[in-house]
Amino acid sequence: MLVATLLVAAGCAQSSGTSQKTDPVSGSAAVQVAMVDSSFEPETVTVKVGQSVTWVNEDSVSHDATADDGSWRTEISNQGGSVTLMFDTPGIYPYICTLHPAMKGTVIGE
Ligand SMILES: [Cu+2]
Repeated sequence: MLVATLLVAAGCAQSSGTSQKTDPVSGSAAVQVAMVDSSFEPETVTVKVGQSVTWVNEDSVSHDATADDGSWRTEISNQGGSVTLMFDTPGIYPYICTLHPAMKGTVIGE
């Protein structure tokens, strides 16, 4: 089961102040996924355990990212905003935007 830590990024991918334990890959930049033209770009990303994904909304409408199995979800990201989730369990996580269910992506944690 995935335990995702929800972080709301304010234009900064650094994880200072939110880590609860020493993290072997802290300092690794978050993997960025653009929300653009009602799609996730790139559609599939791979992160190491402890690494984060930051979704950057470059679209004109709001989006989120929600795991197909409901195990995690981001807050809704408005135009120009971003949302970040840290992945601490290996696995393959297909996800959608709940506002636009045709938007699909996959996070691979390894
Ligand atoms: Cu959407």
